[in-house]
Amino acid sequence: MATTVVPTQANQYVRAWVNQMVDLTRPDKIIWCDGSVEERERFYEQGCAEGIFVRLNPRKWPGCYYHRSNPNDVARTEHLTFICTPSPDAAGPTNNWMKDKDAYEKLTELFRGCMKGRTLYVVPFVMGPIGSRLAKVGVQLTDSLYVVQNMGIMTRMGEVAWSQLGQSNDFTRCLHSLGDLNPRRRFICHFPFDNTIWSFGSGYGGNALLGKKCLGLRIASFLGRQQDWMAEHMLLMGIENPGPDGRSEKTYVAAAFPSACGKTNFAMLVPPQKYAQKGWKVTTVGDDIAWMWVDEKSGRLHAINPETGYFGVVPGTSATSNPNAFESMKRDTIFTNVGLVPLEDGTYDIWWEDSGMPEPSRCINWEGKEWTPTLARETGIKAAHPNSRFTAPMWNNPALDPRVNDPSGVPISAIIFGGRRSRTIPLVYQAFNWVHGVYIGATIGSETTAAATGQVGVVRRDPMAMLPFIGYNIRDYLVHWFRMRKKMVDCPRVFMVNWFRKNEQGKFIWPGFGENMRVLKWIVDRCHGRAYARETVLGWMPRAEDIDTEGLNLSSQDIALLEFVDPDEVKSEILSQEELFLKLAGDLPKEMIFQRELLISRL
Ligand code: GTP
Ligand code: SPV
Ligand code: MN
Repeated sequence: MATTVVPTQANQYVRAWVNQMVDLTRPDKIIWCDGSVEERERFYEQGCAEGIFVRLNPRKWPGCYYHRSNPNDVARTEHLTFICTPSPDAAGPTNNWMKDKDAYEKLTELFRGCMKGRTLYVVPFVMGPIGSRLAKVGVQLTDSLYVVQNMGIMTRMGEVAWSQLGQSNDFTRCLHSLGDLNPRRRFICHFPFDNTIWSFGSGYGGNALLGKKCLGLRIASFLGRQQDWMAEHMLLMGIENPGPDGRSEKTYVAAAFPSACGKTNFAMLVPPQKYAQKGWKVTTVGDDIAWMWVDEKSGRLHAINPETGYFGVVPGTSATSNPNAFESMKRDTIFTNVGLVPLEDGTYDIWWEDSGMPEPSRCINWEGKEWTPTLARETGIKAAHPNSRFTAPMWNNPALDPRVNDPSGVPISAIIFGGRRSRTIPLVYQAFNWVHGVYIGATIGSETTAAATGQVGVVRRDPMAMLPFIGYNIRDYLVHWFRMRKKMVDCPRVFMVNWFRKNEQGKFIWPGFGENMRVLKWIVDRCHGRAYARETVLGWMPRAEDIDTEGLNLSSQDIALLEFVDPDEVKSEILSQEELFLKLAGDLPKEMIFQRELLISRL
């Protein structure tokens, strides 16, 4: 078997485990990745030769590549995702469970010899700023060059991981194979007690880039509960503005919205001109995952972004809707499942719906089929899949926060929850206190999206936007959230937002995107004890005059509807929470029951 030189820094535990997995999977060749620029170039060249990547026109898209995944493999598959533990109680009622022993047995048979004729890449990576107390090392073994290149963008990949690991055995063992991409032989299995992930049969996103949802949320949330920290599906952003004394003020907030509900867009918000002129500026720390702990010195919640890239939703992303994302993806980016446009000079361009780029006369769509504007009109065929993605290095983001690499993280003043709700939930309200805030987060309802396979547009409960990502029993997860309060001297204020309320014509009422700055300003002002609010059944809400709507094309009716709370709808909302409460049954933390009763009594 051919192998590249084993790096001297890779310790005995890593070597022993790699040998074991090589014996199981039987690759023809082993490549230990070093994470260098030369290596990345070499891999792209090889990937283009093998048909995994298409190089895009280097003048228009320098360093950018196109990839199309198998049409049956275009989103996370939650029904094929398992938490594997000795007993089902450790996984809890919201996770699919397999007995760990059975899962190892089943997947061992799938992995046995699965890399014959293929190359196994050893991908060492660090999650989190180097030197941070929460920085974690993972090693992913994979037979997908596409995965390697994505991991190179999304994590601190390469030799840096060996030095971070030193002689320790404390790393996440991530085994991945494309297998034959048959959904019936697709399993994404987590073994939290062994710090191990085995993923078979998918090459896409959260199923295959094991640093992201598998390690970054499922394994990390499990570890966080044991070690007193939190791993959350949250963006992190900084807001800079002139303070009341004229000096610049900086506030950091974290926000949890379910998949494809606006985290990347909010994290990269560009303030409308009149705010920018007054000195308001937003910077991005992270767009998907936050790891948080209570800082001993300040008693405040601090957060890091464990990733180094954005794996963002493409459709709808344009120079107007999200200029910072658009700028980030202009170079060194991988585009997955968008439309591929052959140009006359033999090079390639790309296109997607609502990109703001001129519509091509034809392209090859995400399924590899011919697409033309006429076909699109007649058949509804899309150029880009609704869950098509860009993988861009965060270093490209013009609004990157200067503290993204800070090992001590950023202090969090507010936690914002949100969901995609066409009815019921108003534009913004604030929790009365932490416990109430945890209840609000735990009962988020959101309409399902294309980020996971399954029906789109049905409201489901998605506690803390973490339903598919909690790596252990949700009962213990909620208790962990309630208990965090006791560890903090000064705890973040908690808010709920909804950008997606619709009017009778089925149109979004709120303009969203950059205009969300107006809501964010109220939130920041509330954190600093400046803005006014009135008490309602749901929580503290701004009066109409407390949110700046000047210059927006909103009627007074629209504005009233944005913040309207219909007691009957709130009653149905409480009833629909029953689904989650019943799942938890006798395990429901008592604070949840008290909070619901308080809400009912306020009604
Ligand atoms: P994941 O990467 O799946 O976790 O998604 P995300 O939460 O980062 O969502 P993202 O920012 O990529 O947005 C998802 C979709 O919501 C895109 O189609 C956006 O155009 C749309 N969207 C984002 N923000 C807003 C908003 O303020 N208003 C409206 N109407 N749509 C928005
Ligand atoms: C999500 O679905 O929340 C994502 C995309 O961020 S994936 O990496 O596929 O999980
Ligand atoms: Mn996400």
